[in-house]
Amino acid sequence: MVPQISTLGGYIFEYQKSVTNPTGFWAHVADSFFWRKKWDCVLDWDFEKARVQWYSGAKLNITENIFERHLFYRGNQKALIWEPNDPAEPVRELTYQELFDEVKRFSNALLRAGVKKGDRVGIYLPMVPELVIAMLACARIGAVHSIVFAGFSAQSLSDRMLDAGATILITADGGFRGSKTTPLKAIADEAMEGCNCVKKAVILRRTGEDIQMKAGRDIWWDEFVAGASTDHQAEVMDAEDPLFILYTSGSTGKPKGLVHTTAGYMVYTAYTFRNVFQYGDGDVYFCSADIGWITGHSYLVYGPLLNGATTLMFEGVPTWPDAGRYWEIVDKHKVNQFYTAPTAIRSLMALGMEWLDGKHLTSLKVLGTVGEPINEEAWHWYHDHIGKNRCPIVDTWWQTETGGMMISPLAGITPTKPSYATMPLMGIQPVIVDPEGKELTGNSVEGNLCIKYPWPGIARTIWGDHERFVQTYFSTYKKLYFTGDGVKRDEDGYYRILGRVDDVINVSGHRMGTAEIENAINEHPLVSESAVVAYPHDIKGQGIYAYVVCTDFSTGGEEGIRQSVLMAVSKLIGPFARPDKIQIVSGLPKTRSGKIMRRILRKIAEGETGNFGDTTTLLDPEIVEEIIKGRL
Ligand code: 7RM
Repeated sequence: MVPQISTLGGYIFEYQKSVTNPTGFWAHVADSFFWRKKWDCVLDWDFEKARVQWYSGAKLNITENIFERHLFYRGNQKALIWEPNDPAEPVRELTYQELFDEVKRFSNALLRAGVKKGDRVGIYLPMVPELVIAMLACARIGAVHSIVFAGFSAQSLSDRMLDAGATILITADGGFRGSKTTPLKAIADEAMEGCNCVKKAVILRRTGEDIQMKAGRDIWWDEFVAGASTDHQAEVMDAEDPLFILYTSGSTGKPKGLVHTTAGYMVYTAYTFRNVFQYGDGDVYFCSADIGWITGHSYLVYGPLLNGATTLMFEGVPTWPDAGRYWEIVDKHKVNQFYTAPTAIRSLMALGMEWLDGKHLTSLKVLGTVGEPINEEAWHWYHDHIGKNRCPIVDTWWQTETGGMMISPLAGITPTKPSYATMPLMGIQPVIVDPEGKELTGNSVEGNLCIKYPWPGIARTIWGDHERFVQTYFSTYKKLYFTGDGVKRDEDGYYRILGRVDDVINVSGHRMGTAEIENAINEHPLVSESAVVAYPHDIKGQGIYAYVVCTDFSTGGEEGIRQSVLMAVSKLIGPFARPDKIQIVSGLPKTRSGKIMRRILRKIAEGETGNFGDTTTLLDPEIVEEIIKGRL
């Protein structure tokens, strides 16, 4: 097992070791894994070139570290508990042995279909055990999985498959989420029209709805695996072979395919999972994130399974059949660690205390949050009413790019403070810089958050565009990884994340780029330009405010434009990216050189009517007056 810290003194001591002798520290952690061949060199790095290699020369397979390593004494232990959308449907439980057999069967089926090491496999599935089976089978044969969240549109799926060059797509007829179903196959059909790299599709039957099967391309999951053996030797991978590509939004339009590699990601997710949650043998751990996001990859699947943990996955939504669903699941499965997003906490808090009636929540030991800043009110509600004042909250700050948690308390060890992610984890060396890149040392400072030394989980590149990787993360400040977040270090040296300082917005923990949404809106034939900003939203954390300039209102008037803008965004990105407010304006505030002054638009969306800072470069002050008057 990975080394586990159990006291505050232990944290301080280990943290010191991890920064004074990082390679010694991470070699020691890595010793607890199963390697086909050990590394030649623990770390080789150059932030200026954005080049990082951990454990180079080592050979391994991450699934051998999940299955073969644990099988002898955990074969009959539950690996995965699946709670269906509809509570009347039976729960599914897979032991390590059962999950292993399914993974090997699917590995053999993929090989039989001609999928080879290094090939990219698209996965567009609802939250069902087959999603875990498919991703682990890819890892087992050395194929690179690229999972697309099942809320994304056909266009988004198609763009991602094309960018990744995926040759096969694994999807389902449809997916259940609360009272709704999503027609995943119909969406995938439309997506595949636009990406001819995808030659085969495997379709899992989930909703039973009528779908089209394209002869020669589509095959049902059951037929695909029929007759495949459960004997399979894992492919031997290099430490730095890609494990997966996961797309995430940035400040420019096109989503970035972040590449995570095998050994470093394995060591880092396993180590942080065990230590942050203080997971103990026999515990039941429940992460409510969708596997389509990084939290699901690292802390629903890889981190827990690498620790031989029992991980619970939930297909549905927190408010169906009613707003007590999470708590019902906690009681039903005696969940010990629960990990969710602030937006879920805020929305359940707003729905009232009655949903906690009759819920015991006595099994809970640790609560976690991730994805966005948690406000004090939500923190206290979570702490008092869910944790009953006896469960530590781990507010974990990290990113798709970081692979695993970076700044977080260790449960029950690090003293917490509401809304603070507290202290850096082992090996993480945060620095705070001012806009010029000058490091702000000491306590009681605020600025942009950078990291000055590599950790094993850091993404290695952007798929097909290393230069963009260099530009996005390693060029703003010399020799530093720039996170894009603002941060405060308080008088005690505790870190509080303040949110993004770039054009990335975070709506209900879903990360998106304002440029992406603008591009979708601008597709509308009657829209000449638009600007999207975030504004504070009680439940979602941030809401989306769109200012739209139209050429003509003849069809349907302003309301018609609004409706079709909403439709365009759903179609091009996904329903979760739909603006909350759409203000039709006659123009946007611009500088003389033609740049949109977003700062002003942000302030107006927040409800301010003045204090716009320096407006001397503003071309047309009247437009600002008009926008303030028409504010929604
Ligand atoms: C894990 C994940 C990353 C962005 C990040 C932050 C924000 C994440 C916290 C947080 C405050 C937290 N990956 N963020 N965790 N802000 N406190 N504990 O969410 O790539 O989708 O998003 O999310 O702005 O840069 S992500």
